[in-house]
Amino acid sequence: PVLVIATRNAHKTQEIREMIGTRYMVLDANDFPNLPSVEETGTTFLENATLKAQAISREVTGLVLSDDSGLEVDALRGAPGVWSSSFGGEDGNHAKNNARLMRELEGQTERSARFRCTMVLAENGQVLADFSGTVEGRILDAPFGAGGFGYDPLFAPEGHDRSFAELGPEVKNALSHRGRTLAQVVAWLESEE
Ligand code: ITT
Repeated sequence: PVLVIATRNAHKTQEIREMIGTRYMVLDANDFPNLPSVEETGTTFLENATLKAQAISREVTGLVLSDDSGLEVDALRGAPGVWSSSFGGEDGNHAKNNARLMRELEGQTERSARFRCTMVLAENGQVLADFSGTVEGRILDAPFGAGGFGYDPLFAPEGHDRSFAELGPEVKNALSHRGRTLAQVVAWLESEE
């Protein structure tokens, strides 16, 4: 079967593809020329994940899965949170996002943070279920590593001294907010078979 990820972020799709194995053919919004771009007007991960899953599943046949995710930094009282993708500017540039995060944490010794992910599964515009996962960790003093995407060079998951970008996809997927959320999605899909 085909699973359409309601995202234009190819990194998310790539990670989901790595984790879901060969059971599903994984496509995303970049594979469909005429899909609407979904305005993320919600103030929670669940609201935005629901908006994305419903909008895309009205347009394509079959199962649609959205991913709304972000980084919460305790010293910034939870920012950037649902606004993670545009923290450094409206263009969503990851280098600018990371530069702003480094700037805001300059001299700050409290470095605890977590990634959150919420996924919504939908079909024909109807929500079937939602799933969430987190990974605790801390913000490093400088970027390390070239893997992953987004804030990965700056985030070390609990139990590791290296960043997600250094640890590589296998370690990241086994621990990450997205990996933990997708494991629940897979279990749900299996229970429906
Ligand atoms: P779509 O809305 O099209 O899915 P997006 O990138 O705009 O793509 P979000 O609105 O969910 O997605 O924003 C998520 C942002 O949170 C993302 O752009 C990164 O800055 C950050 N993020 C989420 N997961 C991440 C991860 O695994 N590693 C690093 N940064 C991550």
